[in-house]
Amino acid sequence: MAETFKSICPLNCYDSCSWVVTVEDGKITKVSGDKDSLQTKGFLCSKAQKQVERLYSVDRIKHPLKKVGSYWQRVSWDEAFDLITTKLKTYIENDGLDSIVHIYDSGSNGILRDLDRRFFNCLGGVAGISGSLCWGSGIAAQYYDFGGLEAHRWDDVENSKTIILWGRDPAVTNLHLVPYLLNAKKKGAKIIVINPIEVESVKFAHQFISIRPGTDGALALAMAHVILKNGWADLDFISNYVYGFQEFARLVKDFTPEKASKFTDIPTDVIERLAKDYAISKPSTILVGYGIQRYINGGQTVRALDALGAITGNIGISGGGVNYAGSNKQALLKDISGQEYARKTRRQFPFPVLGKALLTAQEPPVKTIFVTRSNPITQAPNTEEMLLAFNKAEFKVCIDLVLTDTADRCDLFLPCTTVFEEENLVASTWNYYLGYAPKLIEPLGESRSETEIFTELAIRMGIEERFKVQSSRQWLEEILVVAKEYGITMEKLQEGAQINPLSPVVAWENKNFKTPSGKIELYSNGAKENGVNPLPEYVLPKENVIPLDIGHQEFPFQFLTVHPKDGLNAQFRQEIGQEDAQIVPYVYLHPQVAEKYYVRNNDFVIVENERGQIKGMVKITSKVRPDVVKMYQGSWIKEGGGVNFLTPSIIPDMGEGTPYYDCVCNIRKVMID
Ligand SMILES: Nc1nc2c(c(=O)[nH]1)N[C@H]1C(S)=C(S)[C@@H](COP(=O)(O)OP(=O)(O)OC[C@H]3O[C@@H](n4cnc5c(=O)[nH]c(N)nc54)[C@H](O)[C@@H]3O)O[C@H]1N2
Ligand SMILES: Nc1nc2c(c(=O)[nH]1)N[C@H]1C(S)=C(S)[C@@H](COP(=O)(O)OP(=O)(O)OC[C@H]3O[C@@H](n4cnc5c(=O)[nH]c(N)nc54)[C@H](O)[C@@H]3O)O[C@H]1N2
Ligand SMILES: [Mo]
Repeated sequence: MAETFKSICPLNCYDSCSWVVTVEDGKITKVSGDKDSLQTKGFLCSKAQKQVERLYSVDRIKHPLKKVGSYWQRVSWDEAFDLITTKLKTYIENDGLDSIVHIYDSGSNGILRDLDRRFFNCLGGVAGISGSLCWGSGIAAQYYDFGGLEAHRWDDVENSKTIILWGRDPAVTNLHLVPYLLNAKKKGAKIIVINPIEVESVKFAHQFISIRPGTDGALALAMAHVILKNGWADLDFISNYVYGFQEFARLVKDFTPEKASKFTDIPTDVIERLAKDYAISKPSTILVGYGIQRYINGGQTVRALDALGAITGNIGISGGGVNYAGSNKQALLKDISGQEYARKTRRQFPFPVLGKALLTAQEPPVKTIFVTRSNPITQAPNTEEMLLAFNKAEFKVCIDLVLTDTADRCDLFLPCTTVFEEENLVASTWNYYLGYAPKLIEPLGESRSETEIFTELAIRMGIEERFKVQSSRQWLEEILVVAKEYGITMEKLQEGAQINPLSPVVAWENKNFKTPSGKIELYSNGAKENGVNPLPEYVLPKENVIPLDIGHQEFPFQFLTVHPKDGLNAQFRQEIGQEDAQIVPYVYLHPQVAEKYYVRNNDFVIVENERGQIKGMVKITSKVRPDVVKMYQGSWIKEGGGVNFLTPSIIPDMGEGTPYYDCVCNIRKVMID
């Protein structure tokens, strides 16, 4: 008999959809969008659906595996736990906690997944990771400017008159925002897309502005120039709530549209009109994507966008905002990561240079790598360095659902459960919903929840008192202690996802900025103290195709490796299916480029630079600029993919974000394969 249950999608995506799961005879047969959810509105994206396929996929590994020579061998959980505890104890004793590194990322938004961090913190704090593969630079920028992260609720976009999708493509990465954008459009809002690629969201926009990659900071400064020159700034707002306006005004005084046009490749009249729309046709909102901060200048780029909001008084008003991130889930949910048990000073490896940092670490060198909910071999930059680092470490463990490129390079694989096989809470970092995911079926095979895995490891390592031995339900009750004061109980959550009462409707509505001056800081002393330019001055990306810069001839294309529509990062490769040629990575080229290099659709090319190369099949499209080569990130190395062989390991201006797109390349036709 078929039964349905309310639950929530655990993927690391803006949307965190409420879904209804159909269970028939102990088997999950379907997930569909929850019609009662205001945000999910009864529809799901394709990658959400693929989670049912992945659950039952033949590729799913359902028992622990140990590497013997170059083969995997099935082992019992007991043997796996014994091996881990023996190794951890030996390395801690001989080499110290800094010889062990825990790499985790965003494989699941399930709150109990943080028990992996708790385990390693309770050990006393092993080496960790600083910064982010995802959004670090932009976060640091908003901290400098506003003192924290706040974003408007999605439906508030319907109060905007001008909406800029700045380096963001909700039609691909944030599908459930689109209905709100369409409503805003119906109400008369103008939607503008700024992107080097004519992305899917352009279909419902009024204007598409094609920008040369890595030059958004220059565009924003020129817009500020136009706004100030024409007297379109909101002087009242500035005098009450902005710090460092004079210094900022001096910075943009010479940043004319003519100057910006040389960097951005956008005509001056387009820049002037954009500035006018943004400043005059208020309220205006900027929905900032993460693409614009994947450059070495990424933090200052986001700061320049923040400044536009500040000088036009578009901050703290309904329909306004420079929306980057912010769900305020930390305020609602108790932190169970056990940070209080970790040493105060311990080794941190910055994510943007992870491979190099792991490889060169001395005293002690890295002996053990423990990977949970991530696939860093495929997803971290500079694959060659990552491979060397993994080769060098003596003992590596991976917890995942399938054998990824990372799992393949480990000594032990532990199979975890999916969202359907254990109970959990799911909170997105990008929206304001908190949802409950019940356990709907028994774990398949021998797979175990990470709650069980880390509890067992804690017992065997003798740290069970710190770690706490309790059931998932007890953990969830503990996590909800604050939430319960606001009426968000387990019972309430079982009725459907709930809105976090501590997340604002309008960001910074009370103008209570958490900066040292209490104002929006266009000039940041905090940045200066950290050795960062206190003003959002425009600097070139390290690698770029700007004709004003020298040295771009050898590698004439910016290599943009953006997020795929049908997968999430490197997940769901198998479910995309062999028949779908996306299993062969596509290389998207402008027709002029195809002509110049004598390539046709479906020809193969090598995309290469000083760091590495990748082979892919040509798809000719006028949607990419002639100075851009586009590929989707996420293809697996073992399938012949792996775009990160080309991407650089460099530290950006702030926040230790990862400048994946600060990367140039050339192409070469494969004549005979
Ligand atoms: N379907 C799907 N959804 C996802 C994900 C996924 O993999 N697939 N991933 C999730 C995750 S982890 C994240 S972080 C978010 C990312 O969500 P987004 O920020 O929307 O996506 P990105 O692909 O990182 O880059 C955004 C856009 O930036 C553009 N871009 C690149 N360089 C520049 C530039 O110099 N200037 C401007 N103006 N634009 C530029 C790219 O063309 C791309 O359209 O999406 C989440 N949602
Ligand atoms: N070139 C390039 N590279 C990029 C980006 C880019 O734009 N361009 N984007 C970057 C961004 S924004 C991000 S966020 C990172 C993402 O980097 P990762 O988080 O490493 O990428 P995923 O492919 O999502 O890997 C997550 C893994 O977790 C597993 N998993 C799923 N659920 C669970 C679970 O419950 N428990 C455990 N233990 N594992 C689970 C999945 O099977 C998957 O293998 O990639 C970055 N890499
Ligand atoms: Mo991300």
